[in-house]
Order: sequence, then structure tokens, then C-alpha cells
Amino acid sequence: MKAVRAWVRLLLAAGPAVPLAPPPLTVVSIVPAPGSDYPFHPGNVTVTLSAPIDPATVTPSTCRFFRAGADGILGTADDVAVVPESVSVISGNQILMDLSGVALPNDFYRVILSGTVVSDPAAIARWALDESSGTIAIDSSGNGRNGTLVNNPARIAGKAGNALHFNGVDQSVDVADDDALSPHAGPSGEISLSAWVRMASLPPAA
Ligand SMILES: [Ca+2]
Repeated sequence: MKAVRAWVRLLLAAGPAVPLAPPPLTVVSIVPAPGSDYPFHPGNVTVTLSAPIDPATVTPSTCRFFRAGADGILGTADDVAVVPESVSVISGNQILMDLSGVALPNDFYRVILSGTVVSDPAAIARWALDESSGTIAIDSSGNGRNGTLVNNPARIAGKAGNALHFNGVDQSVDVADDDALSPHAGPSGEISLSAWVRMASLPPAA
């Protein structure tokens, strides 16, 4: 009986009509490794990317698997699309192509991807409170929403860098009114806030 040897050669290429976008997304690694000769069915193919990928954009039409076909050359008209059982995102930045029930004849194979990265919402404002003096709290988001210290809160060491110590009475940082800071500004009528806060004591129970 003749041994059957599957040749799975994985080469990565951006498809001509569906290049990776946006450009910062790159392939970090792929299993089976590109160029490897695989003597058995790999079961699945895992592609690790440089950034989290939006699961909504990972589908059989954006994550495709091809083999070279009769001419033995990838990228020619007789290439054969191999349809995975499923494609999914694992660990945020990996694409898993389940090929467990898919026949893989001896051939050269490659993956063509066109999913998109998860877009991180741009900050509306960010105040590190790292200044060592003065009365300005610089907005490092680039949006110019600097704050002004009111009644001289003390500048102290913080969780990361410096911080402001408020007396809980009349000290604050004043930021000019701006529609973008409205809780109704976001596309879903919401905004997110995060901060490091250390309270000297908890407020009394109501
Ligand atoms: Ca071909």
C-alpha cells in the first residue's frame, strides 16, 4: 500500500482584491509553519496577528484557504478554494480555520486574509496630571481640552507618575464645557470614564 503524504505548504499573501487593512495588522505566525511539509492532516490552521481582530469581520469569505490545483502553482486560475468547516477568532488576535472534516489532497496551500482590526475608540480627553507645577492639567489626547486647577490642589506622587490631592471641599480641575464631553456624545449615547482614585476615607454610609 502506498503511503499517502499530504504536502501542505502554507504561504501568506494578501489577495489582490482584499488586502489586509488597515496596514498595521500583520501576520506574526502561522501553524502549520509556512514552507513546512506536513505529512498528516493538520486538523486546523491558526494564524496569529499583530493586533486584535474584529470577530464580526472573520468569516469564510474574508479568511480563505486555497490550494495550487493542477498546475502546482499558487496564484493561478486553476487554484482551488478549500472551504473550512468554520473560521473563528480565538485569544483576540488569532484566526482559527477548522479543517477537521475537510479533505486536503497533496498540494501547496495558502491562506488569504482580509479581516479588520478592532478599532480602539479615540480618547476624547486624557489628563495624566503629571505636571510638576503650574495650574494646567494637560490633555494628552491631542484634543486640547486642558483643565485648570482650582484652589491649588496639591501635586503628589500618584499611581502612575504624579497625581492631584484634593481637599474634598473646594478644589477641583475645571475643563471648559464642550459637547464632546457630554454623556450623550457617543454613537450609542454613552461615554466611558476611567481613573485612578485613592480616597482618604470612605464616605459615611447613608
Ligand atoms: Ca494554480
